[in-house]
Amino acid sequence: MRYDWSVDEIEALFALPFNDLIFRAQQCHRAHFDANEVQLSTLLSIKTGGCPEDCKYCPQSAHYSTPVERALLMRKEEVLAAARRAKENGATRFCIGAAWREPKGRAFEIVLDMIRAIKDMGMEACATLGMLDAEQARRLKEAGLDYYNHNLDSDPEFYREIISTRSYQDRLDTLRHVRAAGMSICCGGIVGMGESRRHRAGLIAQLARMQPHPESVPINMLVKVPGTPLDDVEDLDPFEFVRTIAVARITMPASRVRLSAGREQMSEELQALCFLAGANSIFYGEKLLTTDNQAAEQDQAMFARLGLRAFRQDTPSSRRMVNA
Ligand code: SAM
Ligand code: DTB
Ligand code: SF4
Repeated sequence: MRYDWSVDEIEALFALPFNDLIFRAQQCHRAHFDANEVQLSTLLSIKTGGCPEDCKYCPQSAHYSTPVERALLMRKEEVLAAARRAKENGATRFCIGAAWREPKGRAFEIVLDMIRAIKDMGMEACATLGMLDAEQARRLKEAGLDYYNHNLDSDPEFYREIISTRSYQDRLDTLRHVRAAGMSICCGGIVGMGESRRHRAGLIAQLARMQPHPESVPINMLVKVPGTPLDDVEDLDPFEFVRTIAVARITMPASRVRLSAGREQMSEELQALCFLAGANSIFYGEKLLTTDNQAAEQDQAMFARLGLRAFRQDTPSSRRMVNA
C-alpha cells in the first residue's frame, strides 16, 4: 500500500488514455475485492437545515435561501423505524446526518442513544455530525459507532473558495480524533464545483496520503440546488467523474469507493462505467439527506441488468486484503 502519492503523479493518472486508466483501476479493484459486489449504505437526515456553516454547495446552510425546510432533531423511534426499513431493503450500513457545525449538549446524548439502538439491530452505524473533539469521538466509539463521515470536500486551495466558516485544518483535526478513538473513517469529496483537474488530483492526494487510507471514500457529484451559490456552475464532463473514481480506486485500492451524490442525475450507463472504474458502494434509498436519490427498485433492476450483487458481509473473497 502506498501513502506517498504526489499531486503530479495523480494528475498523470487522470491524464491517461481512458481505456488504460479503467484497465488499471479494474486490476486494482480485482486484486482487493469481488468486482461484482457493491455495498449499500442508507442515509437519513436526523436534523435538517439551518446550519451555521456556509458550504456553497449545501442546501442546508442557513446562509442561503433554498427549498429545504428546517426540521428539529428527529425522535429516536422515527430514526429506528427508518433503520429497520433500510435493513429489510438490504442495506448493511445506516448513516445518520445532522446539519450542525458540531454536536452539542442534550442533542448529542440523544444521538448516542440512537447509535446504541441501531447497533442493537445488527447494522453497521455511521454518523456525520460536523466537527468533533477527542472526547466526543471517544463517546461515539463507546456507543458503538463504526464509521464517522467527515469529508475533505476538495483540494486545500479550492476549499477556501467553497467554505469560509471552517478551515481545512479543522477537518483534519476531526479526522485525527476519529482515528484516535478507533473508528473507521468515511472521507471523500465533491467534484463538479467548478474546480480544475489539478484540484481534483489535489483532493485525491490528500485522501491517499492518509495512513491508513479512509476505509470508505465517497465521491459526490455536485447536486445543484436552487438558491445555493453553486446552482449555476458549469456541468463536469461525466468522463472526468469516472476518471476521478478510477484514480481513487488506484490510489486507495483496498478502500470502498462510493459512487455517492448525483446518481439521480446520471444515466445507468454512466453509473455502470463508475462500477467498472472501481466504485463498489452506493447510497441506497429514495433520499440522500435532502435531495432525491435513484429509487431502490430502480437500483435493484440496474443491479440485475449488470449482474451486480449487494454485499452482505466481509468474507475472504469479498475483501481479500485489508488496509495495511
Ligand atoms: N454537517 C455535516 C458536515 O458537513 O460535516 C454533515 C452533513 S454534510 C451534508 C455531508 C457531506 O455531504 C458534505 O461534506 C458534502 O461532501 C456532501 N454534500 C452536501 N451537499 C451536497 C450537494 N449539493 N451535492 C453533493 N454533495 C453534497
Ligand atoms: C457524503 O459524502 N455524501 C452524503 C453523505 N456523505 C452524508 C450526503 C450527500 C448530500 C447531498 C445533498 C443532500 O441530499 O442534501
Ligand atoms: Fe452544514 Fe454540513 Fe451543509 Fe456544511 S455541508 S452547510 S456543515 S450541513
